[in-house]
Amino acid sequence: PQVIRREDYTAPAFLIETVELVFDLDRDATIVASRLSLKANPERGSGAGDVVSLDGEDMKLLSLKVDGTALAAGDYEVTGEGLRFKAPSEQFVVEIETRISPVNNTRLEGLYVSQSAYCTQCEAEGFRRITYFMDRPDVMATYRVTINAPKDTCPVLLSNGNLVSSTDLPDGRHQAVWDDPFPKPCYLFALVAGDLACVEDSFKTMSGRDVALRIFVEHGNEDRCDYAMDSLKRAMKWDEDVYGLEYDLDLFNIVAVSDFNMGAMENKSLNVFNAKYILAKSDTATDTDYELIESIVAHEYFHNWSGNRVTCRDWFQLSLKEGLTVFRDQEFSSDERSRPVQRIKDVQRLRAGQFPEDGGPLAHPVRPDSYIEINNFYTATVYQKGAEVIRMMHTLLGAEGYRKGIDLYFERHDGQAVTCDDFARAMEDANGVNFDQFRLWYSQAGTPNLIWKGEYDADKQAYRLTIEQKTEPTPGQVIKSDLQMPVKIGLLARDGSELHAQTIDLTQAKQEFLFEDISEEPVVSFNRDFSAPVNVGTIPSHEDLAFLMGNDTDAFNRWEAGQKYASDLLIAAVRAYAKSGDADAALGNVNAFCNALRATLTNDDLDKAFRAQAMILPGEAMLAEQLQPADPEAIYQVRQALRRKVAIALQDEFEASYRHNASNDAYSPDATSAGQRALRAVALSYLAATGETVFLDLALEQYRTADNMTDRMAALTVLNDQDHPGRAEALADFESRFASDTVVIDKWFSLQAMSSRTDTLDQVKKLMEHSAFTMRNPNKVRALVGAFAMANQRNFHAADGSGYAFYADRLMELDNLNPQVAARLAAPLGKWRKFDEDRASKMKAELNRILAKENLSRDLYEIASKSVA
Ligand code: HT7
Ligand code: ZN
Repeated sequence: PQVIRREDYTAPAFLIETVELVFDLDRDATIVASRLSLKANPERGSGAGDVVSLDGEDMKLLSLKVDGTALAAGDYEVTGEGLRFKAPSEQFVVEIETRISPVNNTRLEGLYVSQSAYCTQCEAEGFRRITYFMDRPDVMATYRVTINAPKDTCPVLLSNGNLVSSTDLPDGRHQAVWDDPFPKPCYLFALVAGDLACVEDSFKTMSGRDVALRIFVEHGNEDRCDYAMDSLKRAMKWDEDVYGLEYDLDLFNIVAVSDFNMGAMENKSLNVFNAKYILAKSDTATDTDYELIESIVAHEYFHNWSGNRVTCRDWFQLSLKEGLTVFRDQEFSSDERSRPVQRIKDVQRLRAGQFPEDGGPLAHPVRPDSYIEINNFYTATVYQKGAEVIRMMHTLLGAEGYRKGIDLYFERHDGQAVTCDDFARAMEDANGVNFDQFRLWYSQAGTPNLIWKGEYDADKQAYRLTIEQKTEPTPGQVIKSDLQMPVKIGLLARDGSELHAQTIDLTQAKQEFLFEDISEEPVVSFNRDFSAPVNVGTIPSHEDLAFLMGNDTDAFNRWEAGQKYASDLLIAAVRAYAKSGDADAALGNVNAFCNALRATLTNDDLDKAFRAQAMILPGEAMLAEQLQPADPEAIYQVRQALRRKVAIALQDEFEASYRHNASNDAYSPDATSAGQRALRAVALSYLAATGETVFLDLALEQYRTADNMTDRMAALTVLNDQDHPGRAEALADFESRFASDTVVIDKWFSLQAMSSRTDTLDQVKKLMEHSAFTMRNPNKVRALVGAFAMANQRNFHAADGSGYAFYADRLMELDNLNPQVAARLAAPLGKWRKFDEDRASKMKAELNRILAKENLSRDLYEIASKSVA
């Protein structure tokens, strides 16, 4: 397959100014008529006689006219990838009719059918599955869209912009015409048609305009839209307050669909969502679901400016919109909820998803240099690391400087398709700084590793801090440069007071910093708030870590100290376990660690959500990242053993915490109530870890009496790993309550796929036969098959290779239906380098089996071939 390279970018030879589309909707044979006004691009100096090249896939060309005249057979060429003909002049009109089959579209790119509604997904290159077009983001046009459809099955007809007219047609059909005044790339085009219920509200913008807000859902789900609507209004207000950005149309629509490749899509004024990120009520959604809904609704809304008004010149610039928008949604959530807890969760996500990517075969820069399939580059690096890059600019420039840069960026580039470099330049120009070195964050892959050393001179009352940075080679990028990064530090006295705090501007391979007037040898709090997205190799003493857990004024680093302490204990124990096979003995005495945890658990000055987070030990996958080779069974056994030791040591405190955090109030999704539930859930899970049956009975009791999904899932999660009869009872009850609820039943699939029990793979195979499961729905595949590979290290890596073989079979099956999702799920097999030779060779064998598949998609080929190399 062809490799697309960033360095090969050329501006389009022709531009499209206006697009008129007419859709005659039919499940199997939709006719799309398009009328495009093209003109030569002055930047390219093109004109009459130059080739016009339009992208198009999987459709039937019915007719083609240029300036009103049908082109003769020899005057154009149609291939599986598009349509080519010669321009008659510098400015001309192209009319095209195509036929497509939405009902057979299992890829869910272009126009497809979800449940009974028609729906589109055009990012990144789905529009070329609707009609022939210049499917690239730097071609921006205004759209007028006419939709014709049967009135009974499609009473709702939606597209971007403003509704111009609604008319009844003969034969039970009707028509809607939509007009979007804002020029946009075709990836932001959307159409939805179906029999959907609508929930309505409104928002008054800062300049006093009323915007109608509508959420369209399947009938019966109207009572699950309140939180999404509330999140939308809060996001609109936040963008005005924090960024000075106002919504620009009088209508904002959201549609929730069940068949969707990703989370949501920011189409201009017509956001389309995976239903799981819209629908919530207390007995169907957990606190985490509410949190995700809030942040994803905000994220898509924020794209209206960061992505839509100013878009990407080409797909290599994807992080221009995604990194920035993730940073914006993270900051929104921080303002709406607990800032430290939000930061902890964002860093956990970065470490779980992006760091392994950056250290593995799929490593690539935030602004990639090449791709085979762009859908494979909607990655944690582009999104999460991209957001960290923006966050570092915010830290380096300060809130005011950052805002000046943002203002200049939107002022300069409104209505344009631009690059990451343009963004950095706006930041530089608005602040009079030079980001030449900082820009390397866009071009250099890999996670830097920092090592720090401190030296205290009691006579001079001075502390010298030396920091070294190093980035290991990544595939195709052997030589690494030193990066500029802000490293926040604090120097703490033994009484907990702060002797000094500063943001260090690190630029060199090795750099020294001298702090004066330091009255005693300090404990260093390094990289506070995770100000630089790096690994820190220096591990303080256990004594210092316990001190930081109890005293650091930076809440993030308080949590971080606990994680480092736990990791250090666990990693040493995994190594010892390899020799002894006795997890308890391998861990030895962990009283000091338990005491430090106890101090956090019982500190009522700390936010409950924070305390809950601080009790959770580093996950198995996180520990595997730090071991070479990683033994998944040893990691599992040792982590369980530490959980048991903590549980026994802190049993009284966990019991008290469980009792005191019960609530008689009606469920509310707010952050404080959620924190209370989280702390109680952690307490329950530790109590169960003592191994005493009475606590499993307690979990069953909680399951039976829960009046909200958060408490219900917390109890079921505890039972899920057990042999207790309550497991079967609770799972059966959950199934009968929610079997027909497509969003909720996915929790039941996932939970079973994630069980540490050794019969899990057999269960997963059985669940694939369940009437609610289908390989055609990405949510179902992710919930059952994806969860097994991504969140069940113990069973996926079963020594006999059964997990790998099962998974490769599913990926190949899925590749025939939905290559985009198959490729996105393939990463776990690429982690073979982390494991022992036996596992590694089994994983590679499965990757090679995938590569030998007939009709392997470009998507899966790219991931499998890079992973096996
Ligand atoms: N910009 C969107 C990314 C996207 C996508 C969404 C749904 C289905 C397929 C997709 N391909 C790319 C979502 C976002 O990041 O906001
Ligand atoms: Zn986005």
